[in-house]
Amino acid sequence: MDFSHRAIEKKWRKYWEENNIYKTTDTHDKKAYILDMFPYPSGAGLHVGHVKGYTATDIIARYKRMNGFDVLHPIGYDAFGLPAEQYALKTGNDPREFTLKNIDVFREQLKKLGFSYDYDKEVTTSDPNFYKITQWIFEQFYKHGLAEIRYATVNWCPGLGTVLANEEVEIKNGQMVSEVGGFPVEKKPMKQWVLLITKYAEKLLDGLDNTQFPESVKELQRNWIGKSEGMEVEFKIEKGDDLKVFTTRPDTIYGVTYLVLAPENGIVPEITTKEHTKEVLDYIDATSRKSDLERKDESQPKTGAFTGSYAIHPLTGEKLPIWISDYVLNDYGSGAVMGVPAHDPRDWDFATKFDLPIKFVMETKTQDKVFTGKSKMINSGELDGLTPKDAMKKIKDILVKKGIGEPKVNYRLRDWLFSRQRFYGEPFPVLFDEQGNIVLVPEQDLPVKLPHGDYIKPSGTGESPLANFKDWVNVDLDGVKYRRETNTMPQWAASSWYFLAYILTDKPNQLIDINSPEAMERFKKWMPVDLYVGGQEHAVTHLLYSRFWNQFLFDIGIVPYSEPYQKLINQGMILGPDGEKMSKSKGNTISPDEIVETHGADTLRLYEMFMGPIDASLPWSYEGLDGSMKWLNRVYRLIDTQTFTDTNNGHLDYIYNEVVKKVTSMIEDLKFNTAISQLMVLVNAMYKEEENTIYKPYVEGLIKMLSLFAPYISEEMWAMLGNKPSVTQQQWPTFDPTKLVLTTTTVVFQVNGKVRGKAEVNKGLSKEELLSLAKDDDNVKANLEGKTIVKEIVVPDKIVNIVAK
Ligand code: ANZ
Repeated sequence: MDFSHRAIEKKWRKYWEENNIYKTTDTHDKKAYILDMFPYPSGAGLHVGHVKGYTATDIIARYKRMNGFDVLHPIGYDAFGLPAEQYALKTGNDPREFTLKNIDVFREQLKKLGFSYDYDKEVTTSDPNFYKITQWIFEQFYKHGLAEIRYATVNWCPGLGTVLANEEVEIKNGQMVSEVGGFPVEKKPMKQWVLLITKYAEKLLDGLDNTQFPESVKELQRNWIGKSEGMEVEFKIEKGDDLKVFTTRPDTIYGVTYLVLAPENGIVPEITTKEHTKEVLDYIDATSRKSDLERKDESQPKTGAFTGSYAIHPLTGEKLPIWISDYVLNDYGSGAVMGVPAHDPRDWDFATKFDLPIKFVMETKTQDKVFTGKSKMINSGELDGLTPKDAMKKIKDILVKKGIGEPKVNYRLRDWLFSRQRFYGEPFPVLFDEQGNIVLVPEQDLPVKLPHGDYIKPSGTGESPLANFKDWVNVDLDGVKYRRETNTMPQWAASSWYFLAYILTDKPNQLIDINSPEAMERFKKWMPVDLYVGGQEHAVTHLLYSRFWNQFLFDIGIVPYSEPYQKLINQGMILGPDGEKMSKSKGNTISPDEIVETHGADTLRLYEMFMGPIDASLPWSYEGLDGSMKWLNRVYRLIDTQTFTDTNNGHLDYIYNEVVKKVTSMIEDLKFNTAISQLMVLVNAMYKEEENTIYKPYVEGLIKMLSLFAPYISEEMWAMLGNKPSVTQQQWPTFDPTKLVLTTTTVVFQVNGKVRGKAEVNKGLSKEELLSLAKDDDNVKANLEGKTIVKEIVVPDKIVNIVAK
């Protein structure tokens, strides 16, 4: 009989819940913190892509429990965010109610899938108990000088009525539009909170060395931080103050033929001459409509305008025209570049476009294209004849001695724009007095809760919807009048520390004080996260932001470790059967609910793990899904139709011990697909045995291993063997290394080099024994008939070759 997944799943889910089987324990000296990237509880429910990552962590959590670890394996919800707010605006509902409803759906889906989370540790980032601590951490940033208000040029989206992060903006047909909704986006200077993440640039780089992230993820982090070592060099301007440029190639200084500034550079108005004013202003205006992405795109034709002013080359005294161009970014280095067209491709394009002189300072075969390689220095005064390396050293000394230049490190990383003009986010714990001074809301008055009411529409002026709640905005403290900050925090805020929140939680959304000795004890027990699994799309921003928050909390003595995550894995995507990314518009999505209904949670889990390596993106296949179900039935039938013995006939000794050994190391290496193949090998071997002769402990070992992947059916089979639940609380099977030595071997018999027979023999037989076995073989005998043996060659344990004429 086949197994009935609906009945089995219902029965064992009830058992696990009633008996608190997955409650976090604190009774062992080994711990494992196994973390998933928590979901955004959208109206669409859980996706089969979620199931992949969540099954992977579930397997490890179960494996660690069976190996005597205390395991922390929690889940929660990243519950603030724009989609809920948009939905609320459209329908007139409160985003809070909508979100809580979605969470109920998600939780039910997760439970159905048999994930062994400790649901008592659930957190919801939009719960005031949770965001009380988000606000508290913000206050610490402010107190430590790492949060401030700045005028920043932001991506303003009138359609959504909010500022967007660069990650939330796309380019479509040369226009900046919002990722959500596709509304036009423009650049606009606005008063904004920023977190000074750039102060942590070096720590964020160094910390990577203490993690086991995939090399590709480390590289993404390093590139995002973008450390660049060079020099700041000063150029005198004929009329005006000195101008600093940042260069990584001071060795090319004799090749400078012009300077070029970012159009927004503050000195542009000052140095632009009357005749060039209109052209320059028009150019600045055109630049303001371009995104940084477009400006960095090197395939775009170069544009620019001449300011009419000149600088003086600090070594040659030559006059250098000063231009502006959008390929120079204002917020990098000093927003000014020394143009070396012969050796920099962007400068080459610019100089050829505007007919500026090109001067080669390194030997090249031809001078009709840019040379970015390395060769002997020429046209460079005291540097002539040197290698670029020596030239670099010498010019640095010269520039420093003359007081013209100094070493400088730049980072591509920008400070983190931390305010949004939205309703549905964490309110800032900030008040402004009548003079506009910043006052933090006293700690004992946290959280500052979101108000209730139906004015959540954006005000349209760039002010947050919270400005509409007059009673909420105006505060009287001891007779002094204040106005609340009306912006809210970005969605990234809560996910920057949620991994700590689970540790503080004993009942859903009941958190102990993060700044307490008890909290520190718990962090010492559980941090850092041992395994973190989630999508590649979070390998840059979320990872960087959360590492920053944790490093900061470490620096102020709140957590005991600087790096939050030990090991990180990016799970691959599950594509549609058409091999395309699943999306509603393509109609190729697959709902886990439906699969759980038709095939069961065990089948879905097993299938997703068997598809291929965890980090590969692979297309969904219904055949594969059916195959997984068939195999589970095959295991089930074995247990259902046979009885097992307590005496070991030894037949399965080798294969069983080998499979346990391999599966164990494959689980450790997160090679789940090959681990499943090993279980299949073991089941095949069991089917080859005579019925009702299989050694029971081996069957039990099989089921324990299978329980990581298919917990429901394994629990059922465990009980069918007459055992008490729960299989998940058993010891992980061990293997006996002495059984891994193969005692028999296959010996091949040849006559004149041709194979005529073979035999399975005990290892280590003597030459004589092997020869006599060969000569006894019927086929060998037939081939020797009428011939004389001239030579006998024996390779022990392998070959007997008889040469005969
Ligand atoms: C002269 C030069 C010669 C340069 C040469 C490069 C090659 P990274 O590595 O990204 O730090 N640069 C400096 N500030 C800039 C800005 N605000 N916007 C655009 N480009 C800027 O690159 C540093 C190099 O990028 C600097 O070195 C400068 O050009 C340019 F053969 O100076 B270089």
